[in-house]
Amino acid sequence: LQLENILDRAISDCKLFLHYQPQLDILTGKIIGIEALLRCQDLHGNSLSPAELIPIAEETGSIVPIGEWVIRTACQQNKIWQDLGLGDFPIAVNFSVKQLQNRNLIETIATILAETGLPATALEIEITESIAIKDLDLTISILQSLRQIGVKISLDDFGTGYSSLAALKYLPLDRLKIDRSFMQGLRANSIDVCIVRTIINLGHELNLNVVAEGVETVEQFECLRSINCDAVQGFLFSRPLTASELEVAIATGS
Ligand code: G
Ligand code: G
Ligand code: MN
Ligand code: NA
Repeated sequence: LQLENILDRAISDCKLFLHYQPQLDILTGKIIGIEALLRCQDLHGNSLSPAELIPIAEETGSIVPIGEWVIRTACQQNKIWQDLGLGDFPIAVNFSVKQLQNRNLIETIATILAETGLPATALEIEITESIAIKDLDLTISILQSLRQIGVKISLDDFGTGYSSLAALKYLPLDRLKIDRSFMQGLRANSIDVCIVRTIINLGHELNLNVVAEGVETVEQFECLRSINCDAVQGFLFSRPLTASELEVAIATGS
């Protein structure tokens, strides 16, 4: 209950902000995308994790306005980056199930894109397989509508749900993000490398771009490169940064 209050105030006091984490092409190191991650501070400046915040916001329904704020802020930011000439990459936003079920979603996104002037192809939506499979027919039709206007769809945390392969079979997708739990044991001849290699090959057969998330060590990175993963994201390259920190990192090539 207390957290709910904090949340309501956080929204009205604009204590929500976004951090941004780059996804890099595994061969060139160029940025191929940036994931926007919600951050929240209470009135005392204490951070609340989205892992605590989102389930409550889902229960109270405030995930819909919060999610809309996230999409708008991410699109505004990416438009600024495009105009600065920083690159032409999509900005990825995480979605929860309530947002996908919201009837106004397509219209909301179209309006935000029109208002911010960001091309639809520069927006990506990350869904998880558990979200996706909940109301499959509805999810498919919503994702199809989004893709028709050019929005990219990415399947997040791949491999951890109960319906990973069904999600691949039914959903219109552009990108697959391999869950970070598979990175821990990633070395030659490990079970993890066997699983990850197979996911990468499967993704490629389905014409999907495959991103490994949670890459923390050089060993993991080199292993991913040797098994033809397309892109990487993780603390090894960059933790999630504020917009201005990210601009500095890009400018200095670090
Ligand atoms: O950034 P961090 O590891 O703290 O994120 C924790 C979880 O919160 C992750 O599963 C991430 O996908 C989720 N998350 C982060 N930002 C958002 C957001 O804007 N909307 C939703 N629905 N989930 C988010
Ligand atoms: O569920 P999702 O994949 O959207 O969660 C993304 C979360 O993972 C972000 O909140 C981010 O803070 C976290 N994250 C990003 N890179 C790394 C990493 O290299 N290691 C770990 N442990 N977490 C990471
Ligand atoms: Mn994600
Ligand atoms: Na993930």
